[in-house]
Amino acid sequence: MLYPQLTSSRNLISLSGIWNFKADYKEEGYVNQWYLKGLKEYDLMPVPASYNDIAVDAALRDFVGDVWYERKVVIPKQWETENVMIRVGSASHHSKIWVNGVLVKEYTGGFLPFESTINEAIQFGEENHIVIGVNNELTWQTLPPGEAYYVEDADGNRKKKLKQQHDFFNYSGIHRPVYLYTTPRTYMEDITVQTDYEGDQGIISYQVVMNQPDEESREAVTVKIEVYDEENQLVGAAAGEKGSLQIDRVTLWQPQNAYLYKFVAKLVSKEHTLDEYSLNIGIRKVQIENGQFLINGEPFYFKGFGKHEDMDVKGKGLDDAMNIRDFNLLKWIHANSFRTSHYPYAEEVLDLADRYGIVVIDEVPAVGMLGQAVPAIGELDGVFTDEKINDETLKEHIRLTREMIARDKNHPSVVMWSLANEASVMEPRAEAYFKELAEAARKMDDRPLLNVNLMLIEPGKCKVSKYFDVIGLNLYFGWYSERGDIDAGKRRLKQWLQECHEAEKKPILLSEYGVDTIAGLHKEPAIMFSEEFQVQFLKAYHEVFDQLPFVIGEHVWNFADFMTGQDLVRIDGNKKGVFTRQRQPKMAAHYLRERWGSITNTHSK
Ligand code: BDP
Repeated sequence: MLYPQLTSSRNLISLSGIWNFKADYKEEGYVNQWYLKGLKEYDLMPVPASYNDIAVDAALRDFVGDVWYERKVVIPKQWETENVMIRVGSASHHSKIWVNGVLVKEYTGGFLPFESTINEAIQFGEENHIVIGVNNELTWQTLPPGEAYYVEDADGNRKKKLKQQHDFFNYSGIHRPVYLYTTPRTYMEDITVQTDYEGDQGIISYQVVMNQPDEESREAVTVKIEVYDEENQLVGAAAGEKGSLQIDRVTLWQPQNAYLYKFVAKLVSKEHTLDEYSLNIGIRKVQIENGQFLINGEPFYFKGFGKHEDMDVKGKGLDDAMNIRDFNLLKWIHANSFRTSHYPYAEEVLDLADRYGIVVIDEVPAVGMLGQAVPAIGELDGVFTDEKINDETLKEHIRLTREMIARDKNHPSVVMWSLANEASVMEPRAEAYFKELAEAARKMDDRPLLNVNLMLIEPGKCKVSKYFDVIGLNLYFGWYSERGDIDAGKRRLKQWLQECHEAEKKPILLSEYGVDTIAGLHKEPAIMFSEEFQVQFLKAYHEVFDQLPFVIGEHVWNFADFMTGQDLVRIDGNKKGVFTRQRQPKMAAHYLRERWGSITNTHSK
């Protein structure tokens, strides 16, 4: 799905701003047809933003159920001849859009965009009534999985709660921008670009998909492609719906040294441009060879973080200021990569990664496929059962993987797809599940695949690693086990990594390791939760990684402190950030800056 764009053939209006809002505490919205009749006695709510921390109200912060957003908008008369679309960047987790009372779209999934044509429902040149209903419940058939249930409050009123296994707050609402945009009646629905190079010649293969035009209009149009370099010089051209072109003296997109070409696609009829769309593309190649992860033929060592889309007040709402701050910090600390733990991030974030030269591992929201809430300790209950993670869940998993790949395939920054974080992969039934999932993903795109395991999956016990290219390990020895004893944790770590590599013979990425650290708490000698402990823990882990050539990268958990559900082990959220939630450095940030500044992207050991 192409991101909305203002071009010579397309219009664009942002509906970000302040909407009317009402949480449906009494479950009366559907009965009273709020989608048709509108909201009475509403609050004001910004879009995009999570609603949870906006109000000063515990009931709204923890609300589980339907909330309603409403806005009126005049649609220009001049748009009458065009195809008019409404598009939501993401809303958590189940949404419906009504325009003038007509249901135009229903969508499940909290972290990917959805859109619909609305021509049949709108009045051109007049005010139109838009209502978006968002429900934040989860089931065993959604990603992430969860379970909503009812409790009674002191007055005997029923209210819903949510049981979840994943370790981040269930921020809810419209999290990414809402747009109205137009395309011509015959338009480009999708563009796929793949890149390669030989010597100093870049190779771009592309495919343009038009919306289903009839034979006649299809024959009447030609696709024309032009590629421009960063100086805006035309460096390549092609024609046809599908094809390839060469770029002489190519400048590659390199980690921490981005170079973007502009790929312009046009639908042309009798010398007249019907539709136009452009993409920023980077020319680069990703391979796995001899146990190494290669970007442009060079072994790449991942230095960076697992992150979250999370901040004060706005929760998971897109915020350009915070995002640029994050990329500035990534650059400052000499990180070269991050994982979009634990869901696909906003497209706007991937655009920044393309521009800053930050390598991305893109993750589907398959987190919490476990019989226990994080931190999971001891025996795990089975979840790959008929009632819990079943064929329906697999269908959703494949659908969301397809949608993520369709959305993000053209980003040069994205080098690998992560298909799950900490699933219960030692269960026999997980094997067939992940086999089917990985095979489906390989048909969609040729980037390598990652599966991320938790530390309760002992070396050799994972039933699914064989279907993946890289093994991600989330290890917390010296924290969740060997608590406070970094030396013992370090010994266990080394043994674990060696055994795991022996069993799987695949490259290993340390996709998570870290400790909760209260900013400003100093202890000498170091004890758990102090800034000194975080530094010593990271140092000890790095001493081990540096001895093991099959470790292809280190992603510290987490980039910044983030909000979680309330729990004994979560003091105002998860404090494993190297930066605070307000994006200021803890001591560990200075230590990492020194380490990552002194090892290259290749880090040959
Ligand atoms: C891992 C999870 C991550 C948690 C982290 C932790 O992948 O989401 O936040 O551990 O416990 O289990 O901090």
